[in-house]
Amino acid sequence: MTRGRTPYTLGVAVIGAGRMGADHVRRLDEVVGGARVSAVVDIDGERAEAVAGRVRGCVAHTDPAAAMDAGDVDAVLVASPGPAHEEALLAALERDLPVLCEKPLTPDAAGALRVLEAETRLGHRRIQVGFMRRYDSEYQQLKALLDAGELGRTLMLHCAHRNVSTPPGFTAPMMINDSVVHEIDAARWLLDEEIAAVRVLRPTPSSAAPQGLSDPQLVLLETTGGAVVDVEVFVNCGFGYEVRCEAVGERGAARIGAAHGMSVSAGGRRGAEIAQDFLTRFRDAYDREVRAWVDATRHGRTTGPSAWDGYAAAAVCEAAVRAQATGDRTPVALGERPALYG
Ligand code: ISE
Repeated sequence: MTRGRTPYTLGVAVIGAGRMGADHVRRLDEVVGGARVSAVVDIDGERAEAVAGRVRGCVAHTDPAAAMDAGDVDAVLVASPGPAHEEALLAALERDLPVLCEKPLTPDAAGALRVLEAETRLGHRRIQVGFMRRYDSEYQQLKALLDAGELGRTLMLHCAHRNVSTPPGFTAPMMINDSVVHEIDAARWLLDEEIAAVRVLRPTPSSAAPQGLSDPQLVLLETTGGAVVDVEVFVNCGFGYEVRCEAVGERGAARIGAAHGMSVSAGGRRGAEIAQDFLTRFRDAYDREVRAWVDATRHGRTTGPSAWDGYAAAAVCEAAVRAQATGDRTPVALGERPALYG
């Protein structure tokens, strides 16, 4: 690179060579200009080698800090499982490296707060959190409509978040920390309010739910401004990947996600395919998100969802995981917003 001078090609270390990490490696290599993947890190060395081997000159590592200290790394993309994020983020901040961190920032509010404090001590933003819904064209349209005030004050959001199935080991807290965290961020962003309290209702589980997983669930969020957000989370629905959101305002309602992609009318019927996973449904949003990160980073800026957004979402998730277990209305404990985050 040559930090401090633009333009240059941003050398990126991608941490985590699973499905998401490998997709970001492909994206940085083939879709987004101005960056190259210089390192791939995974605790599974063979997996790191396999993904690194797809990119010319890319080196495989098993230790994130070692990769950050190798030459040719100007920025870090964290796509490892949530519990591994804090260590990687703190290592990146220690080296003052820009980071795009997949959601969740961390799976616990205390960890997110430690990251927030480390960035605050640094005195400037370095972290962009991967809440990619903010880069989806439908979500952006909805945000623009709500901000323009045409529908009046937003009273409610009705959301649905459906996955075809879950991988083995997917737990009830992961329904919140990995799945509903998207709606938590989207609600905060769309309404420009914090979430004050959470409740979780659990209907009789679907017979297709894995043993021990109460699926689906209904998560109810109350905002500081008095709006209510309901989120159906159904992670083994079997039929497709669907993410919907309807905003109801004082003077109208607007809905996104009901039909995504082409609809075909033929033989007296009308229909459309349903995406089967998030990499397909949100492909354009991921491309836009990573492009925005690379562009901003190459110009010495940090934009997009911040560590504060990651921390605020983690605080809501923590309350929601508690509410899942107790069934009680659970207030969200949120610290003061540091001046760094406006
Ligand atoms: C996954 O990690 C995601 O981020 C997807 O968007 C979400 O739909 C899925 O439930 C999560 O496991």
